[in-house]
Amino acid sequence: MKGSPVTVAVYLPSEEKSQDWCNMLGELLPGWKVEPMHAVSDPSAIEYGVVWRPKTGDLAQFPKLKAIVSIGAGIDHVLADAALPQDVPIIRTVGTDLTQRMREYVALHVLRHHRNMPDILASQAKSEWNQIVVPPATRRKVGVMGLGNLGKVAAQTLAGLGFDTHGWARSPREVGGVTCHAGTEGFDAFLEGTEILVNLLPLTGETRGILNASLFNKLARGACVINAARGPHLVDQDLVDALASGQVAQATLDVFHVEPLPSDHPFWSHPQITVTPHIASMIDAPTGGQIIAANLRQFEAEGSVPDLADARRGY
Ligand code: NDP
Ligand code: OXD
Repeated sequence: MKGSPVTVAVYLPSEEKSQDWCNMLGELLPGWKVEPMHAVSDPSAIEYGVVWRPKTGDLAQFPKLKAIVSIGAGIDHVLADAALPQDVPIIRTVGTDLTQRMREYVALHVLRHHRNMPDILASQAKSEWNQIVVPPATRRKVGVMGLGNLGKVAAQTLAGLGFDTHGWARSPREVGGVTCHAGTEGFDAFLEGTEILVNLLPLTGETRGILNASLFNKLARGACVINAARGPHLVDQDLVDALASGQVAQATLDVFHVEPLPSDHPFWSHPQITVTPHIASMIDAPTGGQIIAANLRQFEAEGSVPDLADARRGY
């Protein structure tokens, strides 16, 4: 006799998207029962939650939960649930697709700042022939905060372009072509003289608000800051002040305290800020679905997967 199907509840903030993901995962997991979280028929049967920004208490209603899947690399949106069931493993969604997209985004925006495109475009708007000469990348110190899946590949990409590339992580790391720094003791040496800073840290108690006035003051004067990790890493007013004083010349922001960024937010029209709508490395649903289905199958068969996050560490 066939046993009861493995059951999965899916939540994304839009009901339409939840349904799309259910349909897709249902096709990729034949024989499994995949339901949108808002329409679960029997909460006591749910074994897996697949979520992006779940609401507080959503996951606590499932007593038999074996694992939670984050539809994304970050797990901060899962840990933000104050009623999150403790000790349920959290699976990250990572892969070469995500790292490739992030390295493209980082290369694009670092090169754009390096070659001073905002000023070139401002000159073009005034029909001005303004031959801005910048040093070669080899004489430009760039820093990548976080040397995990994304930060490591981003740093390697920048090193490959010839930049004097530095990286910073919690523990000592070795990345070819990159000068690595670690922990609070390595922080100041990492920042000193950095002209373009890229944030790819996870959002944790230790990293919240790390992009603040004290950090900006340690960078080279006129530095550029790229935040592609999480909005709450940045103290917004400190950035606005640093841009006004010239300590920071330009910023590219992909992530914000509130998303979507409200239409009246001053960042939209700030002349020194480039806003992108959390697309640095947004996984497309078909690719994400394949990765998640494979992880669910492996977890169901073996009780673990390589892409487990550490909830206590926060990433
Ligand atoms: P990983 O978990 O693979 O890597 C995290 C890195 O940050 C590690 O190198 C870790 O150090 C380091 N780190 C963590 N805490 C500290 C700390 N307190 N001090 C110094 N270093 C620290 O993460 P990913 O690379 O996969 O992703 C990073 C973040 O990027 C995600 O958490 C998410 O928020 C964001 N993201 C944004 C996307 C976008 O489209 N904008 C898309 C995907 C992710 P160690 O190596 O020592 O553990
Ligand atoms: C992620 C993201 O965490 O897209 O994957 O932000």
